Amino acid sequence: MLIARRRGWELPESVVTQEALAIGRRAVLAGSAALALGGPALAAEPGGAAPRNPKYDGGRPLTAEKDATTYNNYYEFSEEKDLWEAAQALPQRPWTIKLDGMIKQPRTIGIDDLLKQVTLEERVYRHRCVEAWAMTVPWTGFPLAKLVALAEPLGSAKFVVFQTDADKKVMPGLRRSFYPFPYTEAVTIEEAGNELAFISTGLYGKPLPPQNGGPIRLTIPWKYGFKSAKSVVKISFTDKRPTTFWEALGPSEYGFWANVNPAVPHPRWSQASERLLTSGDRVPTQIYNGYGPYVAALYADKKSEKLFM
Ligand SMILES: Nc1nc2c(c(=O)[nH]1)N[C@H]1C(S)=C(S)[C@@H](COP(=O)(O)O)O[C@H]1N2
Ligand SMILES: [Mo]
Repeated sequence: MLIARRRGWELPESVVTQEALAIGRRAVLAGSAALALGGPALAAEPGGAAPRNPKYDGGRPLTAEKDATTYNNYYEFSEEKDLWEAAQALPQRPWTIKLDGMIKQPRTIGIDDLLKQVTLEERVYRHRCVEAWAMTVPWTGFPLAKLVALAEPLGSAKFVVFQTDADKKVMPGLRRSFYPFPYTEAVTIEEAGNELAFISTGLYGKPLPPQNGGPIRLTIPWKYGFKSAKSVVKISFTDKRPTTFWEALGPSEYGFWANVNPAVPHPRWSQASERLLTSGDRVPTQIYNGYGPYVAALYADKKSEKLFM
């Protein structure tokens, strides 16, 4: 299942950034040309390019864009990793997100409307899949805390629940009734307020590709990748901890908290190290994926919970 793709080279960050700038510029030119001709705007959807926030630099070389965008987990499309072509069928506009549950005013918001209300930035984060592969990629987006603030949750709300689109017309994986689709993941209100919790709308300075969860996904870098629900269509606020997708599927293997910890093995494999996409290198896994200084305090009063599965 895990194929090492050794390239012997790494795309330096500067090259990625140059390319992103060039693409951004080209998109603007294409868009204005199309407008001048009265045709459809060819400009890339908004949400892709934004200034990098140097505070979050990933701490290791960037994964090649090609690897991050062609080696994916997205069970609605396939159980295999090579689903990126199939995922192109997922329409990215129009795209709406329903905000409901324990909030001041339940409503539906269009993604472009939402994008107008936030300030986009780019952050390089490490990503650790529970299967023990890992990557380091530049996400464009905005803090999840900003989205929570826009939603105006009631004081009684304790969890934020993210639901992925379930479009039978384009997602062949939905026919496998064995899985509890729609894909649902959740974090606590406190976790959602942590500065690392992020909503991504772009990757490598471009609009987030559908295979990576375009046009909008959750990105929680201190937890196993499965927490970061893709292609979000609904965000609900509740006072009851929901049963999440992987927990429903295999409660003995996957839990609610899903914090990365090399010392707690998956029942079927070790979590001590991870394989980096692009270089193929095996490196030690760090507790909270190396983000402990930011997040450990969230769990100080939860020692009796299964925090690491
Ligand atoms: N809707 C949905 N979200 C999902 C998944 C999925 O199968 N469906 N897989 C998860 C897992 S296991 C991982 S590791 C990441 C992978 O994100 P990437 O393909 O952008 O690297 O997406 C997560 N989000
Ligand atoms: Mo994963």
